[in-house]
Amino acid sequence: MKRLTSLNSVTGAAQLPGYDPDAHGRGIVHLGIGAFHRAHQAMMTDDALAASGGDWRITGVSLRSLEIAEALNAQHGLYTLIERGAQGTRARVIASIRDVIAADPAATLAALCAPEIRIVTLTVTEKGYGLDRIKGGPDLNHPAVSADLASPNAPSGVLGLLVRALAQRRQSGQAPFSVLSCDNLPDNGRLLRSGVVGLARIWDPGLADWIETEVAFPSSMVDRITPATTSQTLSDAARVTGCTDLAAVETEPFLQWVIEDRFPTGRPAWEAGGALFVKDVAPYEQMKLTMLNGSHSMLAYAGFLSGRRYVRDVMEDPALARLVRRHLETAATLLPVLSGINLHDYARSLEARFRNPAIAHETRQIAMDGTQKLPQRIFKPALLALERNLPLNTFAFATAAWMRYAIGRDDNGEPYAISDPREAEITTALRNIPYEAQAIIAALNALQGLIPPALSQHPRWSTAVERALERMLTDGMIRAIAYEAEK
Ligand code: CS2
Repeated sequence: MKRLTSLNSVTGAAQLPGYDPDAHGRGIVHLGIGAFHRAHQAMMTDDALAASGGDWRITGVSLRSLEIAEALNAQHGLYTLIERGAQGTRARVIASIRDVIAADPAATLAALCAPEIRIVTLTVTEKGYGLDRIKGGPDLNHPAVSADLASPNAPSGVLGLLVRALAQRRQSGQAPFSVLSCDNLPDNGRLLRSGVVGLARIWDPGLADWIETEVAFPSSMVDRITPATTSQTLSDAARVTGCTDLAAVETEPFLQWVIEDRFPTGRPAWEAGGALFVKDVAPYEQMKLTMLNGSHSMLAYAGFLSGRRYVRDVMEDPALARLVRRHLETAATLLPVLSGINLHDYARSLEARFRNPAIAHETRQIAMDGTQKLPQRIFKPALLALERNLPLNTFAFATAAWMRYAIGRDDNGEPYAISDPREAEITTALRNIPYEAQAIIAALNALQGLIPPALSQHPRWSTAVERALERMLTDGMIRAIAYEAEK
């Protein structure tokens, strides 16, 4: 079968872009060209190009992996996006990506400095930025930040590249680009700005002042459940395009992108793809992080440790499904009112999305990077629940499940990788301590900057976490889930 190298080679049922890609120049550099970007922002940009044109094609940057860059470049950026819903499957070929830079910091810097680039978008995951999540600013201990501090003229980390590119643009009298974070971090624009300005301040205070006044860092909330590509994705893509496509992605039909409308250097008409432009993203972000991502993390740890491979399997288990519903209901009581959104309906739609029988989303994938995810998904809302004297139930249960997961062995004694940037620290903290709830909780509570002391030291919280973890350790995860669901 021939490779997907041009739109003319497509012979299957996949829908083709409604524009001629070669007629459009680029305007965006995207850092982190993984499956999520290809299922979300790149598709919205494709819709924007079809609806309103403009020079907004994307140069993608793969910060580490060569594989996806090679696959996309061999296909001139083209790939198949497969949407799998309970009612059926749809597929389209996306043409908004022009080319991809593979793990090449010098080439990335050059792209970031190109005058036609007006927006830099990012999906580098929570751990990829190198931000101090408690105080704001750069995390000087993050490997990429410390490497960039050691060689400021040849940065390779996200913050270093952005600062260096902005410095060069300023020096050559070019307008800066706007910087749009699309990761699941609270207040992602403001947080990223604090990291970029903070690093610039170390290198050149004049530059830091310039960034503060000249560069826009709009916040955004992104949502689309996108599992990792599998061989099934690739064979389905081959069927609908008649071509070999090594960069295909699959995703759910649902899509949401809420963006703070602050783009002094212009932007694509992303509303054509359904994006919602608002003044304040925070309530949307809070809703999604607390309800979708919070229950995702809870069900990922409990599901993984009770042998449920996929999210849809979790939802088939009545006890787990009940816990998910309870978590969503409790979370909803903590959120501000958002006009036009009924949180009860939102909760029901999340359950339906989690149940999607056509999506194989692994609990293991969501369980990764817990130390980066739980603060905004679980600990922050739990603190709010404590302050308001509301039930803590599933928040404490989710935390106990993460702690159980941090041990790195399931109830059958099978080891697994906990896949967390703080894995080494966690393993050291848990080494040579008694296998009992109190000791494990004390060791994990002591991880710097993770669980807020106002939470970990509150008696209502610590009792609830301890009881839940104790049950997981003595009775096993399946019985602990059944007990919790009966409560
Ligand atoms: C998930 C998210 O892996 C995870 O941590 O909770 O990737 C989730 O699927 C997306 O945020 C959905 O928009």
